[in-house]
Amino acid sequence: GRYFGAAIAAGRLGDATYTRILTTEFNAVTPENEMKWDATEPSQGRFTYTNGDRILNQGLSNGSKVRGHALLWHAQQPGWAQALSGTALRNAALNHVTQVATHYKGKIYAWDVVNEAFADGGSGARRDSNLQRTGNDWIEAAFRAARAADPGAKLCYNDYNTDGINAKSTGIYNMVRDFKSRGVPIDCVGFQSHLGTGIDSSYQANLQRFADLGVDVQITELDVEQGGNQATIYSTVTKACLAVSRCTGITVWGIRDSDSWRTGANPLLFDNSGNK
Ligand code: 9MR
Repeated sequence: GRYFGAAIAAGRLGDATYTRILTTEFNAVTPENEMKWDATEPSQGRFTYTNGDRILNQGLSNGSKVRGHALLWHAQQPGWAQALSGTALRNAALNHVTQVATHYKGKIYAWDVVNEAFADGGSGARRDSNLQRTGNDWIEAAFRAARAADPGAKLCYNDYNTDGINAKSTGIYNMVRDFKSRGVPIDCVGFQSHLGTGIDSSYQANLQRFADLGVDVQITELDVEQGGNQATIYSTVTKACLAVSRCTGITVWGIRDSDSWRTGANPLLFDNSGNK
């Protein structure tokens, strides 16, 4: 069956309402911030896993899947990495992938190996970033390093504004098709689905075209702005996943509205008091 997950924060695990909802309503977890580069390697070569391990153990002790998020991203890099470029950055980034994926080897259901590497708008091109400037092959190098470190984890590419057939999702589609044709190890694509008051009519067709490339698809960071047809949009996303056999699960990006990064949008499934 498909999993249903929530992004969680280590700092909230002492909140009884929060953990009650988590353990009764969900069977997958994603660390909202605790496995990012700035959190796990705050200084070069010194790795800190305390908070990431808290999320992992919360998930595993509850029999849940754990999605790892995210090995490489242009944002939330530690300052030392932001200051690197070229070969030094490439080597540091691949070492980061290897070290973190090795620490969590055998425990992670799916890793967001690379997050948000494509540009918004109509270009369908890669986003400019320090990582992109190390060479266009940085993404496939990251996936190869992740596969070598943890052969059991599904390896995902994850992005936003890809919730329909558009230039950005097509750019990613072309990358995945190329990776599959050349044997670059990629198993899944994550569709963040930070949605506003509407949903693209091609939402399901977009998931399906990726699935048809031979990868799993997952909804990875779902939240929906209040004020439109919020419940209908949640339902549309859910039905789309259920209709695509390779859609393996849905994760919402937080539990209560008060846990959300989208302050004031009330975008989650539980209100501030923990009511559905
Ligand atoms: O929800 C996360 C928030 O707590 C952090 O401050 C922020 C830092 O950039 O990242 C948020 O999570 C993001 C996720 O890692 C990647 N996709 C977009 C999410 C919302 O910004």
